Amino acid sequence: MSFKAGFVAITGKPNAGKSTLMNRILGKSLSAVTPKVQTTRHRIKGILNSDDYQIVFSDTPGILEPAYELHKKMLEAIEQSMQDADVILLVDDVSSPHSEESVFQQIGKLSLPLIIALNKADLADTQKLETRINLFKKIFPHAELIPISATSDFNLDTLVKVLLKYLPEGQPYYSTEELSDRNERFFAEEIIREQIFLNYQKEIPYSCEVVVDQWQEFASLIKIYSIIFVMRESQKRIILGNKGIAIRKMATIARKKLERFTGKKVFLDITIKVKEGWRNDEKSLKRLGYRNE
Ligand SMILES: Nc1nc2c(ncn2[C@@H]2O[C@H](COP(=O)(O)OP(=O)(O)OP(=O)(O)O)[C@@H](O)[C@H]2O)c(=O)[nH]1
Ligand SMILES: [Mg+2]
Repeated sequence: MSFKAGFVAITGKPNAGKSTLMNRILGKSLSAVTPKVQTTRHRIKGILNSDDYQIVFSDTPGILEPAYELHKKMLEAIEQSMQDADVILLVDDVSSPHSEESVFQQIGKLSLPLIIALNKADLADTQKLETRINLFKKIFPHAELIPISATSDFNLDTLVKVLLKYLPEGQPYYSTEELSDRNERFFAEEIIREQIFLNYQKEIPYSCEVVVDQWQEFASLIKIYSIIFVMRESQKRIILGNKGIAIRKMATIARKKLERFTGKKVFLDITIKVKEGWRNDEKSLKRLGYRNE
């Protein structure tokens, strides 16, 4: 077999399990995963290397109706990822009620091969799964449908084999040691943001953005100075919690995850700053890293 290389755009509704799937296929937690919707905000490339192929996955934000400028940036990330793709991988959560969304219309218009991963098969009985398969067969008669479970590693090897069928022959796009197009700072920001999603409720995770301001690396230690931007003073108080207990708890978990990710001891400093309306301000978003890649 000659070498195959290509781009797979992962898309689907929020919370379908797109990031979980990419992490599981790569065997590394690159993308933030939480039970909350709209966890992923940026496009993140994950590279799967083998002797015979290189698959470049693009994990993207869940498709949503834009309410803020931030959402528009998130949608741009999805569009960009589709434009570059050789194959579209639509991830569907079979355990959630099916709804016809603009997602499907958009995908239907593309003339790319479409693979539909019917995810969370561990939560659906055979009948539910069959109903869903029949439904998708009607909407996308040419798509390949594969029931999977990202968290139980069910059928993921089959999915990779099917993806390979549709990838072109060619040379690798990235060095075969690379796992992603993003740097360690970016992943540090994502690890901290993931912990905000997991440790705080309601609007808090959606009002926060994380920036790594300084990164100082020594032989066995990394000092990471980060800033959490919130939109209001009251949110800063919530993040801190009574006597700083909440932020200490969150920071400890984030630090441990950062240590696992980098393989070094980590000193993590977090400053909280109020930046009113960052979510709706083009300039702030640009400074926070929302630009076309
Ligand atoms: N039971 C079950 N849960 C899953 C499976 N795949 C993902 N999940 C869970 O679904 C939730 C959402 O997963 P994510 O990977 O963050 O979903 P996403 O599609 O990337 O979400 P956004 O980034 O918000 O668009 C998490 O709590 C996952 O643990 C699966 O196969 N089975
Ligand atoms: Mg995600």
